[in-house]
Amino acid sequence: MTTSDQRRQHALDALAQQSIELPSWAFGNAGTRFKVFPTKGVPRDPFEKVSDAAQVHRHTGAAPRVSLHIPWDLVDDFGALAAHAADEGVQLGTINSNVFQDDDYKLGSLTNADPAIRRKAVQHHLQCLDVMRATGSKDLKIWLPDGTNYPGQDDLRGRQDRLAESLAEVYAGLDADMRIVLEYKFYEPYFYAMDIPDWGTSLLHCLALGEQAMVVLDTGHHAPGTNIEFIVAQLLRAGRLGAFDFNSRFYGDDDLIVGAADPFQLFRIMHEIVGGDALRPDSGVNFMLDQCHNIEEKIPGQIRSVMNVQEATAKALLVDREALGQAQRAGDVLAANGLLMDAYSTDVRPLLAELRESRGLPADPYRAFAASGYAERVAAERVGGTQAGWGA
Ligand code: PSV
Ligand code: MN
Repeated sequence: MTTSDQRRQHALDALAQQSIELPSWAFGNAGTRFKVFPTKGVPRDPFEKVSDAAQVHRHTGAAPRVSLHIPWDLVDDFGALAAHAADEGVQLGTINSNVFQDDDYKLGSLTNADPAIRRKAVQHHLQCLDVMRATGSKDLKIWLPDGTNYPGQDDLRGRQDRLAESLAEVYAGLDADMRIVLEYKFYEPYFYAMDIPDWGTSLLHCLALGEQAMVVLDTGHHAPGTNIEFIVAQLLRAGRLGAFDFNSRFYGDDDLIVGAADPFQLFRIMHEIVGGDALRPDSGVNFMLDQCHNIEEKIPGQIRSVMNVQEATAKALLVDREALGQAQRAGDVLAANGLLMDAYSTDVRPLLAELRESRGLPADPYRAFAASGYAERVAAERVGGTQAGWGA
């Protein structure tokens, strides 16, 4: 029997170890294809993006890594960027390739029928591996925009064969301690057939590649109504859940603040993570945000996102798993469901405030950042230059 005090202590211990990686692009201007609204003080280069990300870590103590997007975050000296990150108290994390903004890739990148274009796309990924050697990053995240718009436009099976070949070339370039994490998305920018539309396709490619290839689950990349926690459980069973891109959605790939649209779904996902023992820092699952802040302030938006993930995790850690297992084995449907809902209904904000204060952090990171004066300072300092935006 675990007591509620024991579960509380266990939750505090586990939460103290939790870390969430931030996307550099969350700190630049973003919008829709209709309008990008500029914000005062937005970074002009990757160094300033890293400084802003470090603010999130400074106030939450839970966001020690920053993920880069290549070529948006290209710099002459990645060693200098890594040193700057260290000075700011954070590290550079996952490197994201980008084959979605070059004219050559209109009909595909790693899947393109033209061998010269496939070669160019493979080369881009090999360059990303060089960036990783300079930054100390261990994960190469691949999301491909590849797909077709019309039945008959290209041979579906041939595209899979070319994809497998190209991925194998990239995989062969990995160092022993590096991984490919392969993301899927069911639609957009193409609407008939994406080449990696779902977790099954990603998993099949990962299994063919080898143990250093893992699936990335972006919470915004499924059809409405998809049971995402089931996918989490399946990938954990297979030992192939490499990373999350957290965000939330009402309709499409909305990239809104994680936990904003459906905090209960986030809790259910974290319940599977805790149940699969995948919260441990060495579990091999990298928890990352992939979001844009179109109308809200960006650093506070990231702070709120980290807090939302912490809250969902805390609730998942408070589930009385022993009692739940007993109710499940006894076939007591309502008791089992009630145990899950009890945990979900707990107000965990005091627990998280206690955790933060015990670690010398502000009880309310969101308010502490607002009071710090950082936003006003960078708005005054960052004049001139070109503000970073989604795509730069
Ligand atoms: C694609 O929609 C995606 O989720 C991939 O992770 C990209 O790298 C990212 O968005 C860019 O924001
Ligand atoms: Mn993503």
